[in-house]
Amino acid sequence: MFEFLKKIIKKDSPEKKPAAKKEVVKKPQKKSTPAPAQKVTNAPKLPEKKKALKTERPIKSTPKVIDKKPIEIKKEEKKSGFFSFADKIKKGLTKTREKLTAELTTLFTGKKIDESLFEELETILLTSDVGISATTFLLDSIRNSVKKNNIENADEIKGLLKEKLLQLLTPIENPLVLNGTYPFVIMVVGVNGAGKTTTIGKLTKIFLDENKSVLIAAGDTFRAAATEQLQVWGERNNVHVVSQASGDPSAVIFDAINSAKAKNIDIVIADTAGRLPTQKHLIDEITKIKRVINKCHSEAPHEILLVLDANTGQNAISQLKIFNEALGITGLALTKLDGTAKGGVIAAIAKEHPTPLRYIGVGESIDDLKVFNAQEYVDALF
Ligand SMILES: Nc1nc2c(ncn2[C@@H]2O[C@H](COP(=O)(O)OP(=O)(O)OP(=O)(O)O)[C@@H](O)[C@H]2O)c(=O)[nH]1
Ligand SMILES: [Mg+2]
Repeated sequence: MFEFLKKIIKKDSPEKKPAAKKEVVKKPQKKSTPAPAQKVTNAPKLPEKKKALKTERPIKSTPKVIDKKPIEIKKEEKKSGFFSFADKIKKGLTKTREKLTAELTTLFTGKKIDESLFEELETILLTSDVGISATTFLLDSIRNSVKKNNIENADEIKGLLKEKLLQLLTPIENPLVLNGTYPFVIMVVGVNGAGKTTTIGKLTKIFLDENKSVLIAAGDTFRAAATEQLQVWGERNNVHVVSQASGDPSAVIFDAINSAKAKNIDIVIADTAGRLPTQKHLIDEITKIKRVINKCHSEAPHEILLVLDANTGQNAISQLKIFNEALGITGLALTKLDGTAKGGVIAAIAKEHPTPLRYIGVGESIDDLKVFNAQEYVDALF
């Protein structure tokens, strides 16, 4: 409801640039610890010169700063504001829900609870990418409850499945909380095409809506047109994108962080080139980027966000393992849940490699990134 009101306020405002927003309705943060003292939340996006003098480190080279241009927000993006948070997730998970609903309805209607019913349920879960170990956990938990409560009606298994899934997913519901260190540096990593750059664009919007200032670092100096793609997202959000022609991602990100320090920017989000976890030299390169970021601030990067494409299914787990070994992944963004019927991969992550799932991507538009909430997710599935 608060989201709904917020969108209405935004729509009625003559000025649509995020920086101009005055009315901010804080989202209730379910499990977050009280936020530490933070800077004035409605600080201007471009601080005055006086503040800039406070910088601890001189900027090594002048970063290329993209001109701010107001951009027209697409009609469909405006309309999406009228969906509630939960509706958006429901809509995004349509494919997975339709598959599950159809299969579970057929499974439970007029059936008695026996071993063949559990076998069929196992197949449904495995084909939704829940993975072997999470499937085993869910089936064992359901079997125990059926026995303990003398359940005879197969219809009741659906409710049990929902309950056990929620139990499995709740521990990885762990939203990103800024720890009061500024600039807060987020390094975004993942395989090619996982949705890193798009997620950065959407994430920037989330932070701007919370009245934080953001600087984006174009750390993908490898792929042709990667910087331009990021600049489009920068323009959509009306934030600066720092890029360099040097070709060295570490240098670009280093300069961006120092520029953010000088300008009192709250958050730096660094894009990086897509890489396969099997490409050892590229994994070595990204560990170097992390070391260089760490030289800017002993706690940075504060968040190493691994972006996973939900379509990759069980392969997402092996990506998570290898990126985690190399970098120490602190959070996940699971993208493209709208494009797959295999939304069960979240359960596999929760069971096999529990890692805070910060965000889920449910579409390509700027408003299609949501803070992960286990209850909302389970409700959207059934
Ligand atoms: N449907 C859908 N598409 C998405 C989502 N997130 C990203 N995409 C699309 O996935 C494609 C790849 O996204 P990018 O953001 O370029 O991925 P990337 O990881 O930066 O790719 P590289 O830089 O090449 O490694 C684009 O077409 C995006 O629009 C999502 O949540 N849903
Ligand atoms: Mg990219």
